[in-house]
Amino acid sequence: MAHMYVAFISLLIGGLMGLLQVLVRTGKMTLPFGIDYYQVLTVHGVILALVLTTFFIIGFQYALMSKTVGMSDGERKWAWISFYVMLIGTVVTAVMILLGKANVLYTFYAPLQAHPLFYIGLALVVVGSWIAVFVNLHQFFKWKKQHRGEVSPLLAFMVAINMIIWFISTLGVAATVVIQLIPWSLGLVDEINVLVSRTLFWYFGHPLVYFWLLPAYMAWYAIIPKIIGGKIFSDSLARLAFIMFLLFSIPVGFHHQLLEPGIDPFWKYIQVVLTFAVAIPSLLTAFSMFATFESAGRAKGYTGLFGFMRGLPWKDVRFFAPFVGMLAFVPAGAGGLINASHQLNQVVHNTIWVTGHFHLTLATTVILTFFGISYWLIPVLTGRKLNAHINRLGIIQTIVWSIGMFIMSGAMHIAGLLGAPRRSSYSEYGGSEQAMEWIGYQYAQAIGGSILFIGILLMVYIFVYMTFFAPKGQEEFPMAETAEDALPTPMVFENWKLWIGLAVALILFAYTIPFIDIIQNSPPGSPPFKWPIGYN
Ligand code: HEM
Ligand SMILES: [Cu+2]
Repeated sequence: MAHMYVAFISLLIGGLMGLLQVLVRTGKMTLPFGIDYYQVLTVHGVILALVLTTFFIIGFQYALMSKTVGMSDGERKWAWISFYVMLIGTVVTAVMILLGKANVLYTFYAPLQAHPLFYIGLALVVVGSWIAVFVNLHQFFKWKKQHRGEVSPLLAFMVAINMIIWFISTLGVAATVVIQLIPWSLGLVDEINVLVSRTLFWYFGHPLVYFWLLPAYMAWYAIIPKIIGGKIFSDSLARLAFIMFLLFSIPVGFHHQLLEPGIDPFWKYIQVVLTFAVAIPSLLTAFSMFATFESAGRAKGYTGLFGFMRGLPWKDVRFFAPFVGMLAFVPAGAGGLINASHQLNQVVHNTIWVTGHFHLTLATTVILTFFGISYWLIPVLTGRKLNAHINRLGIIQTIVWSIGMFIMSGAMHIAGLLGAPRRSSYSEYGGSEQAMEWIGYQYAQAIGGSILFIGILLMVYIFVYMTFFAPKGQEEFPMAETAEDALPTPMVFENWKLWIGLAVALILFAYTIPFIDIIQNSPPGSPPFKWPIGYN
C-alpha cells in the first residue's frame, strides 16, 4: 500500500504537468512565475515514466509473491528498506528538479548536465530497486528449494523473470550514472563521452519498457482469466513468452539510436532483427488472450464466430479497463514496428509521433491495466470492497481516458508525420509556414490532453475512495488456474542457468564489438551544457 500511495500521488502531479504541456504547446499560453517548460517536462517524464511505474510495479509484485510463494518477516523488513531507499532517492531527485537545477528530461542525456544530487538520487532509486530484486528472488528460490521438482507458481515465475530483466538492464544505467555522470557533474572530470553514455542509457531504456509491460502481461495471463470466469489457456505458452522477453528485450537498445552517427550500421541491423524477435512474444500474448476469451465465452454457452465476446463481463471494470488497454496495444504495437524499422525511423525520429506512440503503449495499455489491477488490489490491501459506485465510475474513467488519449495521441501521431518536433516549447516557430501546419493538431492535442487530465482526477478520486471510504469487507484476490486440457509445463522452463546464460550470451554478442568500436573511435569528450544557460 505504501508503494501505491507514491504511485497515485505521482499520477496526480505528473498529470498536472501534462496538462500544462499541452496548453503551452498550443502557442497561446506561457507558464507563469518564470517556470521553464523543460522543467515541467522533466517532472512529467521522471514522475510518470520512472517513479509511478517503478513504485506501482514493485508494490504489485510484492503482492503477487506474498500470495503465491509467501513472504517472511525478514524479507518484509528488506522490502521496507528497499522502499525507503527508493523514496529518499526520489525526494532528492525531485528537489533538484524543483530547484530548476536538473532540467535534463527523464533521459538525462549528456552533455546536458544536472546537479550531482539529481544523479545521486537516481542512483539511490536504482539501488533501492535492486534490494527489491533480491527480496523477490529470495522468495522465489526459497520456494523452489522447498518444492524440489515442482513447477513454480506462474505469477511468481513471471515476477522472477521481470526482476532479472530489471537487474541486468539497470546495470547499464547505473554504469553511466556512477562512472560517467556523477564524476563529471562533480567537476572531477571535465568531459564526457556522450555516445558511451547514451548507449549505456538505451541498453537500459528498452528493457525498461518491458519492465513496465510485463506486469500488465502478468495480469492479462493469470488474473483476467479468473475475472472473466475462465482458465489460463496455456501455462507453458505464458512461460515461453516471458522467457523470450528475457532473451530478446535487452540486446536491442540500438533501435533507439538508429540515427546516431557513431554506431556501425551492421550492428544496428543486428539489433533491429532482435527487436523484431521481441514482437513475437507479444503476438503470442495476443493469441493467448483471445483463446482465453473464446474458451470462457464458449464455456458459458455462447456460440458463433464472435459470439463468445458476449460472454465477457463488460460491466466489470476489473476486466473492462485492461481490455481497453489491450485494444490500444494494436495500434501501439504497429507504431512500435514502424519506429524500429531503420528506414521508417528516419521519418518519425524525434518527432512528436514518438510521444504519441508511448502514450498509447505506456500511458494507455500499461496504465489502464494498472488501473484495472488497482480496482481489486487496493480494496484487498485496505480490507474494503469494490462497490457498484466505484465500478461505474471506473468504467466512466476508462472511457474518458480512451477518448482523451485517442484525440491527444492521434494528434501527436499526425503532427509528428508532418515533422513537428517533440520536446520543444516552441509552437509557432516565429510564425513559420511549416509550423502553421502543426498548430491545428496542437490544439487537438490540448483538447485531448485536457480530457485526459479529467481522467486523472477521476482516478485519483477513485483511489482515495477505495483507500479510505469504500465499505469494509473482503475483496477477492483473483488468480486463475490453468485449463484442465492444457499439457503439463515442461521443466526446461525452470532451467534458470540456461536462460540467464543465453540472455547474457545474446547481450555480449549484440554489444561487445560495437561498444569497443564506440570507445576506440570516439571523438573528444564534451564539456557540460546547462539549461537554463548560466545556472551553477
Ligand atoms: C493528463 C495526462 C497526460 C498529458 C496531457 C500528457 C501530455 C504529454 C505531452 C504533451 C508530452 C510531450 C511534450 C513535449 O515533447 O514537448 C508528454 C511527454 C511524456 N509523457 Fe505524457 N501526458 C499525460 C500522461 C502521461 C502518463 C500517464 C505517462 C506515463 C505513465 C506519460 C509519460 C510521458 C513521458 C515519458 C513523456 C516524455 C517526456 C520527455 O520527452 O522527456 N504521460 N506528455
Ligand atoms: Cu525500445
